[in-house]
Amino acid sequence: MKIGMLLCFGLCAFTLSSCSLVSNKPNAKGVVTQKKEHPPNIIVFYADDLGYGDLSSYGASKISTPNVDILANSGIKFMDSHSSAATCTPSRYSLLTGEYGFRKDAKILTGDAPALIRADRFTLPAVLKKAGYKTAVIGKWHLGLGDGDVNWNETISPGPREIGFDYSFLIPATGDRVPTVYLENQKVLSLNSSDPIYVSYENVIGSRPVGHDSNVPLRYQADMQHSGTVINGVSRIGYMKGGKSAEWIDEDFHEVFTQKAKAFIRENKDGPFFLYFPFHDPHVPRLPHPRFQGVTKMGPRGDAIVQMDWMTGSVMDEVTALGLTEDTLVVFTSDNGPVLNDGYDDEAAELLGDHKPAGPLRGGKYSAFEAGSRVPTIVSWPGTIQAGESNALVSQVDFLASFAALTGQKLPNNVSIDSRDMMAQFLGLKPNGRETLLKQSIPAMTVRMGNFKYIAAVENLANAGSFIKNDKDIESGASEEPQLYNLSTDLAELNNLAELRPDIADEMKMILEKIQDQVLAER
Ligand code: NG6
Ligand code: CA
Repeated sequence: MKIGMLLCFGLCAFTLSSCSLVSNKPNAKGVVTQKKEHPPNIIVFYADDLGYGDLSSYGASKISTPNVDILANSGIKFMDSHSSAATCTPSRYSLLTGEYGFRKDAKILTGDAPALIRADRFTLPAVLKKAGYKTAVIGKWHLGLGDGDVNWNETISPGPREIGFDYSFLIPATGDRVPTVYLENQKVLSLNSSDPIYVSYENVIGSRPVGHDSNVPLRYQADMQHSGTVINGVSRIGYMKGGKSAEWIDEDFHEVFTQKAKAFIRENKDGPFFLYFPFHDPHVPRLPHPRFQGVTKMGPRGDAIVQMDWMTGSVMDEVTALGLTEDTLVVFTSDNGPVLNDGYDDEAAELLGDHKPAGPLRGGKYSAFEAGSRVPTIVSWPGTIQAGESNALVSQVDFLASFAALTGQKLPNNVSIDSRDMMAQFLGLKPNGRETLLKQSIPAMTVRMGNFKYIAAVENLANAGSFIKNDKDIESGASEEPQLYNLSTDLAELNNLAELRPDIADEMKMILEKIQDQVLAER
């Protein structure tokens, strides 16, 4: 009864909001949306460390991504769309909460970190659940689990369920962090109670080999940070004991996640459903399945991208087979920009040839330059969206307010405060996007204002910390001087205008400082 009422509310509101969105565009197929019995299913494919130049639909010629390209060719390809940070955890935080990660000091988390998003937060899955959606997250989590001091042998809470996901199937953090086990509905899968599992990020525990023992054979040489417990021939960050029967096999990720995603879609084909599908690829360690090994000439990184493309296609085949193509809005994007050597020597740099993971952009993962956060972003909804390209400035932080609007919901005051309703932009109906946008990188903050880009000065840079030690090709973009670029004439951020246009630099500095002051006042 209650669900029925919510659905009815969603349906009526959905029809109204769709009408108003398409009313001035006769060929935007408003008729089709009105025929639907519920708002569209939503699938968010979320690649990990995929760059602006890594897809064939975004100009790559040495990697072919035909399945993602089908989405790009049927939907809107965004050319100025951003993750909210140049690293994973804060970007995911923003996607799910509609709030910039730096407000909560969100940083890359260890594999045993407590849940960053707590039950009292307003979240994207919760908003959609309220509109009658069945919700699932299948793939990489990396937003923390539990209350601290996690017991991996019990159901772990809080986690995805407490913030609105009906179903979860996860790798808890990253592929390179222990524990290397799957969690289904917040419980370690295939765990044998006689071999309990323990994790430490401080001390060596257990009897498995460790990477910093030079006698241990490894599939990839790793840096110190990645020289903890060896699982599947690869040393990880952190140490893990027990849980032998629960260990994942990295090469099987593509099948395991894809099958879970397809099963969720089948079970919820009557819709609406929301599937958040964060890939592991092409994050390190890159261990694509043998069927993808060698499909590119670029080694594991290129092959992992093709594997991710296959996963996308396989999930979309299920959508098609169930006749849900016109009932399903699909987003494809990435959590941050590209990186080659991120701790393991898998020859990503040596085998790159003339492929440009960041396309025409400067920087990469971690960086304040554009490549840190400007990522491929595609929104497809056949029958409703007309294929095209958009230069609107949009961010993943906007999906929450946009999908709330799509499902006819008004956000309460003071929640998801950084999220803007960009639904018209995501449907390709409005060319102009946000006026301003902030980005978190390590260690600099940046601001966009139209085509201007400001990178705040970092005091005492030598002590400010950096994560990009391994990839000599990535520049952090941070400097002790302020930087200002005009991206409309200088996309590669080569010509610092801060001294020439102090008026613009100061205005942008103030936008940043206003929010930073607010954050400090709330702490
Ligand atoms: C860094 C790791 C890197 C990667 C990253 C998280 C080192 C030196 N580097 O700390 O390998 O795991 O964290 O990537 O340890 S992200 O895409 O999830 O943000
Ligand atoms: Ca990432």
